Amino acid sequence: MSINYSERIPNNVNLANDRSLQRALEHWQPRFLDWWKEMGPKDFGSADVYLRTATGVDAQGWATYGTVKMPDYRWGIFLADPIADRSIGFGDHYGEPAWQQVPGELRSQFRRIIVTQGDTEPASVEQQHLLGLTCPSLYDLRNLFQVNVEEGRHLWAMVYLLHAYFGRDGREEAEELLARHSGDIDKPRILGTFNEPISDWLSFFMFTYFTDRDGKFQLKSLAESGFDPLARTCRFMLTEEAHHMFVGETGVGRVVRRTLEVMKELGTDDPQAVRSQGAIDLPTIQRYMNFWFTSSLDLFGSEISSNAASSFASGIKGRPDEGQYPDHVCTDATFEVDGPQGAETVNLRNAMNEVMRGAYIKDCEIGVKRWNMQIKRAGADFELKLPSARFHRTIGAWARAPTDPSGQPIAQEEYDRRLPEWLPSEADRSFVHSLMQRVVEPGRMAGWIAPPDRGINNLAVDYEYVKLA
Ligand code: BYC
Repeated sequence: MSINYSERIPNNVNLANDRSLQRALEHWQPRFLDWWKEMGPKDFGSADVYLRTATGVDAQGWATYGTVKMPDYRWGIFLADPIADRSIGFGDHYGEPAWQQVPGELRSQFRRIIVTQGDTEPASVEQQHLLGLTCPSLYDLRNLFQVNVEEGRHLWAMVYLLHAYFGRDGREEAEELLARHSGDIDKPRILGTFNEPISDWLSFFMFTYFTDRDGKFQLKSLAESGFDPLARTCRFMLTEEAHHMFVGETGVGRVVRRTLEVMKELGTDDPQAVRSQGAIDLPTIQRYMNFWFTSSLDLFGSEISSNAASSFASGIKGRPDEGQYPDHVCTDATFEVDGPQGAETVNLRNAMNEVMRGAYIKDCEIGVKRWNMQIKRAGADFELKLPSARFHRTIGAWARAPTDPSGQPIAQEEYDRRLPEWLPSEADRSFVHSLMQRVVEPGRMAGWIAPPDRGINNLAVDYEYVKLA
């Protein structure tokens, strides 16, 4: 299905024939642009950026690449093609036809989940507001902006659903999505991780690896939804999301590679020696990983959740790749959940957040394995490890329960004392910040990161991906 670009809001939902929806979205558009100018990438509004833009919704050939000024990016509304006769794939309505409208009794639950999803998208753009000023290369700067414009489009995707299916409440919620701000004391973003500052590029790569991957799993579970427009929207968002995680995985991998080079040159793994050469020592990379991984684990909610059970039962939110499971109704199945008081057996429906978190952790391990292969090949004696899902949690059964990174419960006093070994300390952060110097000559990389293996869309690494005004 192709996208109609001739309209003010590019779309494949036949907006031209729905006057009142068109009016609502055209009213919201200038507010979005004002938000982008104020909260989006600082200082790059007139730069020419080599970006991909969605121009179709087929998995193949869905995007075109070209040079764009970010405020002129064609944000729009694109749903994956409908699946003929799609039926609901899980829960109490299993096998019934998918809904084309929101069932009245599920309205507030659907609205809440769409608002929560929508809230994360502009939040991440806000978190990354200043990063462009300290880019390690033009290649990375372009990737940052690609991620930013697509998060902006994901906001559009949720706002479309709110405007099209939730009437006046939906329009009010859409305004609120631009009124809350990441880290704002009075009006923060809804979920914890999206209020954490991303003020250095190591955090950005960790965020795109770990937090965007939460996005992948949440979108996959919403792509199973019984509400078909939500499912189709999320299916298309997943196409864009893959690049964001690629930026994270290769970003961390390139930082590790550069560190290994410096360790080899120096003939030592001493963190201070590595730092003195302007690279980031592996233990610091581990601490950043501990922080962003555990913060992202919180995004799945509590291990035992009646909200999750009710979302599953009523057909709102399934499991990622629901088709892989033999039982889609799960009324009698149970699941063992780990808690500080010991294991507890609960109804599987109440453990859906934990099922998703488990699948997410497995997916996180793939990249960590690749980074460790690089370390091993370089002959260094170090292994990056994902900490236990019990460690450093603020949501769920293990919230504020002191454990070490392996998940062993410890005394609060020991936890407080040893935290700088496990999470980035002020000194770590100020060291990493000290490396954040802007590099904008085509092809050149900052000293703390190795070049990528290849450029974007078959272009050379030294292509001028961003032409600064
Ligand atoms: N921080 O029963 P509970 C992405 C709230 S990332 C603060 O434990 P439930 C992206 C929860 O809202 C994907 N509050 O869990 C990535 C509830 O509050 P109310 C984002 C939290 O209800 C990078 C209460 O605690 N998508 O796309 O099953 C860049 C009890 O909740 C947190 C989604 O999250 C937290 N971490 O909620 C850009 C999908 N966790 O309602 C984008 C939509 C829980 O009692 N959201 N709470 O006031 C959902 O499916 C669910 O809301 C949750 C779990 C997954 C968050």
